[in-house]
Amino acid sequence: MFKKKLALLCCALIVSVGLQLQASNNSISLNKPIASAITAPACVVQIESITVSACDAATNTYSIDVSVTYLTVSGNLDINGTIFTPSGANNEIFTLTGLIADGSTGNTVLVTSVDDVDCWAQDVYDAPAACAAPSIDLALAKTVDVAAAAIGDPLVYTLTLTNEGGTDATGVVVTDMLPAGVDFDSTSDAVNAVYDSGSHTVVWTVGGFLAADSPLTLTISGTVNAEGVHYNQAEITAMDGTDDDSTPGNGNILEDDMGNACTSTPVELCEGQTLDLQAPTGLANYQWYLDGTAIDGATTENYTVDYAAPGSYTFTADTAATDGCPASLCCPVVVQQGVCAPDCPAPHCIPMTITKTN
Ligand SMILES: [Ca+2]
Ligand SMILES: [Ca+2]
Repeated sequence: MFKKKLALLCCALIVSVGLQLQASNNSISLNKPIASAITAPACVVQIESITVSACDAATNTYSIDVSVTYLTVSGNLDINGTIFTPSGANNEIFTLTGLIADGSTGNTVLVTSVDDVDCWAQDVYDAPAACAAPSIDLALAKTVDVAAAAIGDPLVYTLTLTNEGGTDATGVVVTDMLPAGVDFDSTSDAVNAVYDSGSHTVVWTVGGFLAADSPLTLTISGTVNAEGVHYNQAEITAMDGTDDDSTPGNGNILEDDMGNACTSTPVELCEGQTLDLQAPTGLANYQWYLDGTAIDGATTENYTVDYAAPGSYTFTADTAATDGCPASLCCPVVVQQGVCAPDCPAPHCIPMTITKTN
């Protein structure tokens, strides 16, 4: 691909005019009869041609070969900020790479002698059109309206889907994996966000999501049905094309296409009972806490809570195997002492004596 629209050259020490203005088709070049027009120590820089490569689809970039004629140029040549060292051949091709293909026209190439800024030339060319698929960057966030709830309490999850990449997206699907301890009640979009009782998930079929769209939200209402910590994860599980920094449906909690929220429901222990806590394996530097205070010796992924020590239990660890960032339990395990009746079967049938007296 080659297109040359206008070429200019400058030489401060040219003393003989002898200029020729040539025009053909859409090209106009201003050339000097170099050999006869210069007196020593002349310095001439002239762009003979600019050859533009095709767009590289892998990087959406292209390169240009700039054919430069120079005479008695000392030192280096600066071409659009990149420094080249001429070999002394008086005509060479210098290549600029990594240029972004955007279809822009009239892009300037300026060649200047580093040691004699009065020796320069410039020309223009048109860049190839963009060839790589535009990038998409969707992100998902999730919140819950209550951090603590009792069994039977309602709660509302809010999912927020954002198009951060400035590119239209299509075929977008979000899947919300409801926790076992929360019953599904309803969604704010009964048509496109459908509950599947078999998988206990809500599948939100978003479809097209334009770059110009405001963030989309969906609320899911449920009811707490069990003790413990109820983690709710939602992830973008399908989309057309490729996301810049996340992969749909891969379950990676470090990516921006997954949102998390949690709610604590107190766990009641009866006298003599214990509660075994298990943090995810594969992390480093575990530390368990009771009401925010580190528990001596509680530095493995397991910890057992005794009835006699109620309170809020959390842990911290390092995700050294992944991104090396700290991790923690977002919602505490809240342990309470319960007033527990013996675990009795149906009432015993006990015989008695009946005696009538006169
Ligand atoms: Ca993303
Ligand atoms: Ca993902």
